[in-house]
Amino acid sequence: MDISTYRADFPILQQAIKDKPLIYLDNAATTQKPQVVIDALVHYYTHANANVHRGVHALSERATHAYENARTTVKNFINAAHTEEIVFVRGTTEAINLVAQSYGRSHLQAGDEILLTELEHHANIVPWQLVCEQTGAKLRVIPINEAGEINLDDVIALINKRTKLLAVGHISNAIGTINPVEDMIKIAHANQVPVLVDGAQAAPHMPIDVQALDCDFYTLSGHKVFGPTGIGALYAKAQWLEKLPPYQGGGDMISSVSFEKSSYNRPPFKFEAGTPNIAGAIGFATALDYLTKVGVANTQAYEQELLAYATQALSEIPGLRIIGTAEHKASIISFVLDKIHPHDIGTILDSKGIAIRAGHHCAMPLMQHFKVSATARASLAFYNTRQEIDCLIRALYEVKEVFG
Ligand code: C6P
Repeated sequence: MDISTYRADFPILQQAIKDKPLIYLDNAATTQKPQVVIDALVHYYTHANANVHRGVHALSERATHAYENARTTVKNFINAAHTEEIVFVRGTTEAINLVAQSYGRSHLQAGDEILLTELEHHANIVPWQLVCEQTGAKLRVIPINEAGEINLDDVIALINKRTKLLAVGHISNAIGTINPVEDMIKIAHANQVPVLVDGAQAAPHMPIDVQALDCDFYTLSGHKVFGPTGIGALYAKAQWLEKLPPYQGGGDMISSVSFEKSSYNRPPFKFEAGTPNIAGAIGFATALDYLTKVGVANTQAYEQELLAYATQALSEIPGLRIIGTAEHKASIISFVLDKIHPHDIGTILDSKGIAIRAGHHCAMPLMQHFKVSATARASLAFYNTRQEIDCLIRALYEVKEVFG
């Protein structure tokens, strides 16, 4: 891949931070936006801004057309069977809350179980805890080994007649493990258990095919795939969207309303109450088109090379311990260094123009597993380079010097 041409697509990467060229290694938190996405937002507000599905005027038709085209782009990106299987939401957090409330409240009873893994982001834990409080259901947790991997035997052992859903992250945001979701879905389905896959971290790093996976639900966050914040998508198999009750009530999700009773619109509109993030959806689709043009298989191969290079270089730093050494990993590397607090590492790196994340990465149970309260995390995108990794390594040696 010719990275320099792609880097030129991202205006934010051209700037200096603290008088140093910006090295952005916080892509798991959010990715940067190519000019085409910024242009799409400006173009929408300059030429097409109106509410969707409501007006008879030209602008409303233009906005509706662009918004519904965006839905088709998302459908194609993840190879869903039908455009109606794509619900626009604020992001993965809202997508999981939607399923937890809609599926959970209609399908869970006291004593039922939701199966998660120890790797989950809080967004795939807390919504289930909320619905457990409402229904009397319980969480069961699939453990991980010291590398941060799931053992399929544990999945088989933990699924039982009370299991009503398996909710699993495709890729761990905190340590990069790629979970064997295909196998987990097969095991779950053999036991008539539906599966939700949190795809927030997978979509930017690997091709997604929801039909091949055969998952029941899949979630995406636009801002993690080079799109705007505040937009994402929930994929759900058509039969689920048909039978599940709405998550929120309001305009656009109804077909008729009276004070006695309301009836609901067809999916996906049944799950999109109120004015949606129209510009966000258009920007999201533009980002997916951009990524498709670059080629997800290309970015995946390049990122794997970068991951191997960075892992090797980091492992050579005395006192540095990588947290999460799974055989199948995406380009997310968490580490601790001597007894230096990750926030101090992050602050010193920032003074050199290097952006990483330090903290628990919204995965506190996972931190507890590894007996750390926080890690430093470098998360790479296809616009990162070996030279940037070299700068990170040099800067980490300087961090060590500061702390003697
Ligand atoms: N992880 C990170 O720095 P939202 O915020 O709704 O777009 O996505 C939530 C979410 C859910 N699942 C996974 C696996 C995630 O990584 C995230 C977001 C960011 O790792 C912010 S905490």
